[in-house]
Amino acid sequence: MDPLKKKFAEKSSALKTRIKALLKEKGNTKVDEVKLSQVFGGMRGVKSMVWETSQLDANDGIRFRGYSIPELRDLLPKTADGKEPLPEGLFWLMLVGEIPTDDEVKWLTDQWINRSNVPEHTFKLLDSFPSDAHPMTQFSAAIISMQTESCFARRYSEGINKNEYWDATYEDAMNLIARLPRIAAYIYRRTYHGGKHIAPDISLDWGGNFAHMLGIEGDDFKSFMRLYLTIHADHEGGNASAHATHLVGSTLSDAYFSFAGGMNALAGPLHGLANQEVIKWIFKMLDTLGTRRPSKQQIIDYVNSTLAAGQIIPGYGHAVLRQPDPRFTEQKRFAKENITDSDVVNVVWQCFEVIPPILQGLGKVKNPWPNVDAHSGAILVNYGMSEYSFYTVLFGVSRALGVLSALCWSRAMGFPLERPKSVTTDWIVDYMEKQAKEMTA
Ligand code: HAX
Repeated sequence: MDPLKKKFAEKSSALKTRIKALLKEKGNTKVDEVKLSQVFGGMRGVKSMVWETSQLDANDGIRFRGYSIPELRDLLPKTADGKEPLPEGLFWLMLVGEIPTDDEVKWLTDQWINRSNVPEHTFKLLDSFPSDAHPMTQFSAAIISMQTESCFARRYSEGINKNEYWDATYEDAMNLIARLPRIAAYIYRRTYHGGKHIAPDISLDWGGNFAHMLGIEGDDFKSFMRLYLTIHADHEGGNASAHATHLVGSTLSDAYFSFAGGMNALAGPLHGLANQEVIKWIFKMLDTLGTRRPSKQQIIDYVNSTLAAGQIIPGYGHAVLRQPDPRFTEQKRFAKENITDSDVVNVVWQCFEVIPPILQGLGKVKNPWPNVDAHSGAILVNYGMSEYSFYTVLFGVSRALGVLSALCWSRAMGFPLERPKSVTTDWIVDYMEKQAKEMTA
């Protein structure tokens, strides 16, 4: 058994025993109550699933196994000359709850290189798409096409013991993560660079090699990719891409089906597609205003015109956060340290000053602050990647780390098929009438 799998087996077996005892002793304890506004309101805040890899606090933001993003930047292994954490290290941390050593991360990098072979039929499928097919359409289809390789599906059909579900899921997760940079880079190069593909450089780490295959050279871009792939990886379990992956996985669909489900959720403009919408909105604003360096007042007027047209301001607001997203702040830190005088980055910073008070003034937006998607596009544009329709694929490659490590945990814990109860509006009205009668009786 490989060292990571062995660690996972030990840790997950211990947690399974702990959960069993907890449920036996305190299974009837209430941890939440559901209000009618939550039933109609997208289940905001309802505590109804377990997710070990990360936890989100409305004010502090995301913590991966208890560590904030700045802490991870200090603690996770880096390349010899790099300042940003290696995403391999975060995967290790999320999977087994320990900060890995440099050697452990090197082992994981090598594993993913060894497992990165993409089946030929996936490339053929991608080549059959029109070049203007949205990159997320291509990405989702490519993931599903690789389901033919699923270890879980094969072993299930052969008759796998329930206690080994996690083992087959681990194999699928590792193989899938290893292949994603190759697939994403293939989509990018065929869609925007005439199909001139770039062979992997197996001397590089997972994120560095991805940057190389995208065709954007330079150490700064590689550094940014490592940071990007780290900070987008997980955002607890309730967000749409994580929850969709979890839901599909709960039916014992394998990791390929589950992750494709998550990516289809990520492709929505209220979720991961917001990163493309932000830069599209900024480009449109600059075109409309006829300048690359708008004044604050010009931005304020443009924001108000967007809202007056009944549209949302992409990159602002959040279902859980009530402060600027630490992932936004981290990208701002990176841009300040590495980028000098980029018009688009400057516009993002001006937006950060002017948009929150406007959204606050609407009186209904619960979080007027920028989220992760408000910043990433401007940095990518700075490095020459202005094809914004591709941005959500980058997010998806990173998100695999969180949702697939969490899927391993779900299978190891033996979590059951997810199946909440739905009701009709008539049922709710009847229920409330009965409650009112009982109160007055
Ligand atoms: N611009 C304009 N209006 C906004 C807004 C924004 N950025 N954010 C929220 N609102 C509006 C909502 O549309 C809603 O209006 P109605 O009552 O008229 O329907 C009202 O304010 C209350 O919404 P909320 O409770 O504050 O926010 P939700 O929890 O319902 O939604 C969203 C959270 C992120 C979907 C929302 O803030 C939004 O649409 N933001 C813009 C899109 C975006 O950036 N999405 C990415 C989020 C982060 C992420 O998942 N990244 O992948």
